[in-house]
Amino acid sequence: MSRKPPQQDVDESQLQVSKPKEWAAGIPGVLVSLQRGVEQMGVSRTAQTLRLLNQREGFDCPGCAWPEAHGHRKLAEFCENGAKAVAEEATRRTVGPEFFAAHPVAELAEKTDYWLGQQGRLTHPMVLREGATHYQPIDWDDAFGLIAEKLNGLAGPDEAMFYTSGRTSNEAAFSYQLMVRSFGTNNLPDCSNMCHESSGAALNETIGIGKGSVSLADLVNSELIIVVGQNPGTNHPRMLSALEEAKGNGARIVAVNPLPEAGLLRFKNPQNVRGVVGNGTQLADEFCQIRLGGDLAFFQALGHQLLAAEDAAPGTVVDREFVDTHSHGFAEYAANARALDWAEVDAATGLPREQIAKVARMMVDSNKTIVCWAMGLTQTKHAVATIREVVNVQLLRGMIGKPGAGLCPVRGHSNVQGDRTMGIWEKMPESFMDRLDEEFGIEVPRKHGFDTVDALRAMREGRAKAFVALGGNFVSATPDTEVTERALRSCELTVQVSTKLNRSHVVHGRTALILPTLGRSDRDVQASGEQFVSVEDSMSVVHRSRGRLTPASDQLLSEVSIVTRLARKLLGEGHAVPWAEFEANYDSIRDRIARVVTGCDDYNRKVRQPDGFVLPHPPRDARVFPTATGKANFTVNEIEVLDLPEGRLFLQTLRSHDQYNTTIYGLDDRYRGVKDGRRVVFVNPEDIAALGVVDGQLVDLVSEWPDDPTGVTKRRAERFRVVSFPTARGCAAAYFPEANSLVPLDSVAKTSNTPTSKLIVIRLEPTG
Ligand SMILES: Nc1nc2c(c(=O)[nH]1)N[C@H]1C(S)=C(S)[C@@H](COP(=O)(O)OP(=O)(O)OC[C@H]3O[C@@H](n4cnc5c(=O)[nH]c(N)nc54)[C@H](O)[C@@H]3O)O[C@H]1N2
Ligand SMILES: Nc1nc2c(c(=O)[nH]1)N[C@H]1C(S)=C(S)[C@@H](COP(=O)(O)OP(=O)(O)OC[C@H]3O[C@@H](n4cnc5c(=O)[nH]c(N)nc54)[C@H](O)[C@@H]3O)O[C@H]1N2
Ligand SMILES: [Mo]
Repeated sequence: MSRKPPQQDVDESQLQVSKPKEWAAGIPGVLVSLQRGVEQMGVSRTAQTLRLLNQREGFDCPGCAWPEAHGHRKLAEFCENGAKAVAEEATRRTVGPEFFAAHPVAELAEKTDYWLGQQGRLTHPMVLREGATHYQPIDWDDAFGLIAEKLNGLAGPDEAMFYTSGRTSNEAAFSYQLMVRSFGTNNLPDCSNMCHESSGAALNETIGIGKGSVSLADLVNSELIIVVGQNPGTNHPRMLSALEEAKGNGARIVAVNPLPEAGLLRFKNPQNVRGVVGNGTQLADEFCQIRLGGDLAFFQALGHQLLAAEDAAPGTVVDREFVDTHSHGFAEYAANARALDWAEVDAATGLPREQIAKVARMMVDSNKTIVCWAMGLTQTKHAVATIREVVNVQLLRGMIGKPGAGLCPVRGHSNVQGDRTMGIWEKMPESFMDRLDEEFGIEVPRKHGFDTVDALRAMREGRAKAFVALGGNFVSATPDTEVTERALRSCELTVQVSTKLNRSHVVHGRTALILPTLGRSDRDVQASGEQFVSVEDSMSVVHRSRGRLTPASDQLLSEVSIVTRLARKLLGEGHAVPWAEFEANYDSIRDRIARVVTGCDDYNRKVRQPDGFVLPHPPRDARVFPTATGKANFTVNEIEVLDLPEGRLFLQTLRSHDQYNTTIYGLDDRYRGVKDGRRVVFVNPEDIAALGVVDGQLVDLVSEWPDDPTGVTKRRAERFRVVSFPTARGCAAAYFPEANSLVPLDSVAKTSNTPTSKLIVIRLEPTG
């Protein structure tokens, strides 16, 4: 399989490479955010928009899920990349019926996601009828009628897939899962399946709840913060302010990453004077340049060292009180960690043993330790075991359910955690289903549905025939691009509820619809007046978000309107759920959320509090662990040393500084020194020499995977420029979505079924 870049709209020959930066943010960050804002929105809309971003009376940033500070908020509670996310949404550029009349779908399918996204906001509902070459306008009512007819014409509800991306509000998400389950299926794949599913799986098993256990206050008051597999300078820039504050309070920071990410090394805070004129703050005290996939071994080695320190000075390291009272399985864990094979740790991590010992010493010295992580831990084959190993070292020291300590999976999409809380999951627990039945007098199916990878497999095999997406860009976000595209094209029906044009509109089923919707920043007026929605951040804080901008077109409907109107057509008027009431006044949805969703009682009142409210988290709040054993579970995990065949590299696929997942804001990756292009592969200089290629050379990236027992399938992504970069030996990096075609659909993490986007074996093949 070979993938030619649809790149005639990006001239990659313009690409320039310079030395990577050693610090993040500062003045360039502010300038870039203002420039992008003015380009897309003009001066006055930029000023109005940025003033409302992340303020109590404004809207939640559609960028990342990092929490807002309680109480006093800075006038500009946003970051460069939040400003870009808003500029992208609040742009004045539009894509209407004339655009679609001028561009046949076949032509649009040749464009990059960058070009598609830059065209502007979608303004009208559009349909691509079977056999047609162009999308045409369609009435909202006719659109809902057509979708309902097709869905009701399937052999059964399980032939339909209902995807959600994590920007969807709580109100829309609750309504959507209710519609889907009333229709008769639990096929609710979501972006989380490709994101923090591994964290959820590991945490559910070990501490009984799939969410992080720390607050922002914990973070700034901790003594040691270990940031693993995360690039906050780009993906959670406001986290740098929190790390800076923690540092000011005396915390030490350890960064564990194959790449020396600028944001982890030094931060120049654009919101204070020192950050503007001075050298900023050094963040990481220790940088562990680990090999891809080496973290399981790293944390097991830390556990081994902690136990050794305990043996040397009994009663000083292991939190006996915590272990004896609150945990289960310590003896088995300790036996395994004590029997550690250092040779395996050397091979898996590539780290000097003294450095691991040094980090272990820092852990012994710290009474309040937090481990933060993101995609560097969740997207490998052994991701779930790796995160269980993180939990082990935290349990051993009793670092959960006490101030300044805990587990901190840093979420991606701004409401991905809220969507899960609202029931967007293919396997919600029985108790949630029971409450839905009771509340609405319906009977929702109990059989588990398909997650993202299984939905694709079902489409690939003809078992799924309709695909509906509430947001996102499924085609570009999922692995194995060619397989995915074929799967989508084989569907009878594809429906996308979207703000912006993307590849999932132009790689489509036999009949396809685009339903344009309001974004976070847009004013939402319904029969009862102006509405707000609610969202949950990475630290379980639920709060209001209210858009104030004039929408791009009077045709746009809110996500709640789209879902509730579709539900009425799909399920028939007279259905048990009062859909029309839901649409008219979102308070009526929140009243139901209050009765169905755990921790949301009195939702309408609590969400109106100035800083919202924090959802309960039993381990954090009371050291109560709702697991199978009723205790926090230690686990035993085997180190896997992945062997790298001769002439090969491990590849991770990651984000540049100028993108939001599949939305490409621009062609620069400022901190890594890349300008005007995206088709690059970062390789360690010694690997470049050993592989017999040269810096700057054009190569194809080739992955090999045994799709069937008789041989391997070669997957090829064409024409990438080799960039010499100080990444760990043997560990290369390229951007997603360009490199997605190399990730086989069947290469997934154990238990969580998450695609292994951070660990693929490739070789570089010079282009002919
Ligand atoms: N501006 C912006 N903000 C975003 C996003 C965006 O695209 N743009 N996306 C949002 C979303 S949905 C998410 S999930 C988050 C993603 O946030 P991140 O997880 O920070 O995103 P990635 O770019 O995938 O970066 C992964 C990091 O892990 C490191 N890494 C890779 N493999 C390994 C490994 O095996 N071990 C270790 N220790 N490190 C490893 C990489 O070098 C890199 O620094 O950001 C959210 N915020
Ligand atoms: N190779 C590789 N693949 C990956 C990853 C990786 O690291 N490597 N990361 C994975 C991760 S962590 C994630 S979360 C997924 C992301 O997967 P998705 O969430 O599916 O992708 P996005 O690119 O965030 O979706 C962007 C689209 O969402 C629509 N949109 C934006 N705002 C709104 C809104 O308010 N409402 C609606 N209805 N639509 C809106 C726009 O049309 C936009 O084009 O990708 C995954 N894929
Ligand atoms: Mo994500």
